[in-house]
Amino acid sequence: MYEPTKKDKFAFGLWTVGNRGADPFGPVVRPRMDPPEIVSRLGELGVWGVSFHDNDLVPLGASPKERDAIVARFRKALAASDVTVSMATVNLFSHPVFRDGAFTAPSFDVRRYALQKTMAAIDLGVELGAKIFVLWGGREGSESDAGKDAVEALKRYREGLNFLTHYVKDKKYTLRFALEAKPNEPRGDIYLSTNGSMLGFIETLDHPEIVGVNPEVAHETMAGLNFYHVVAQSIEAGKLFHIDLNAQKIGRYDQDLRFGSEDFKGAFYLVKLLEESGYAGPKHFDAHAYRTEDIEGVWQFAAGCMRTYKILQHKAALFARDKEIQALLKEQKPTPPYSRKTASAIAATRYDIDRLAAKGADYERLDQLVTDLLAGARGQTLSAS
Ligand code: GCO
Ligand code: MN
Ligand code: MN
Repeated sequence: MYEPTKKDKFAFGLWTVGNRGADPFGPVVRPRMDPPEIVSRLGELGVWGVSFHDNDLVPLGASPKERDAIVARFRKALAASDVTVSMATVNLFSHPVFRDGAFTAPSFDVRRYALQKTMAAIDLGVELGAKIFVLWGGREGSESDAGKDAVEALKRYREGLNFLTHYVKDKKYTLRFALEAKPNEPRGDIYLSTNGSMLGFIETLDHPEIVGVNPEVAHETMAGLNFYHVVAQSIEAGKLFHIDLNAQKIGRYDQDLRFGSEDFKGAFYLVKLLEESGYAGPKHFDAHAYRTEDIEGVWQFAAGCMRTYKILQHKAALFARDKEIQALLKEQKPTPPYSRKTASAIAATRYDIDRLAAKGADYERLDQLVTDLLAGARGQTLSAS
């Protein structure tokens, strides 16, 4: 019942299950896995998609011949395991050349190199069937604002993104971009620090119709925000092109924990929203196993992300069929659109605001019912109420 199916569109990045456990205080603890090996293990777990940064697959500096051989081997592994490429992205953060940004770097040459690298990563992704290209500007930011004018940096950022959307259109690719925000780490502060900032920025681009967002649980939680609200706004704006699922304790560094392992109730509302909104994009786990784990722990981690999602998917169905819960939900009529007549009618109505104010919302009862449901103390079958 909690087994993943291809219809669930679960996906993992090569760098997620491939994470070797290094952190700023200690080295790697797990051996390197080859991309085709990762794909084959993902296929066995019932995963639908895999994503990668250009250099997760093709090492920086590989010759065109080496690149093509790697791509051919990878393509074979995908076919053998029935795994699809759900998304491609570009690494604009590891090499020291990007230490003061890529598209926002003060250096004209660094910015042009970032475009060159991204165009090649786009070509690679498209060649392997990706329909979504994520851009996460990890180094687009500052420690000291003495050195860079943030207004100028945003202009450079826009020029870079515009250039890339024109490139994709010119190449007649059907690729769409998903911009991923993060408030800090690795930079002291990262520009366009939240998903909401990205949504605003997108509307200033030349081709906003092919640019959406890739919100991540951990990143918005780091900023102290309600991720369910963040995703709701993205859906309502028609901009949820991709999503990075993981878990995060508030007030910490970017933990990228197993999905649902923190804030279980928040994860429930998120799954409920994704399921009920008809979101049809990849459900991408951008997370990694604890540093304590060996390779077997990594596969436990991956299976756990999907299992928790499926459990919460079932809980959302139970919520929808729970008579007591449903009776407590209030119907919301839309506000009437403006007309002079409606405005006068509203202005002339006498509202008994004391009566309106007197009634409680009954959310304590409702929230406890949800708590019971999630804790398994209530209705475990679809017919239960
Ligand atoms: C992070 C980010 C990255 C991006 C990835 C795709 O905090 O490290 O979430 O994992 O999602 O680079 O662009
Ligand atoms: Mn993250
Ligand atoms: Mn991410």
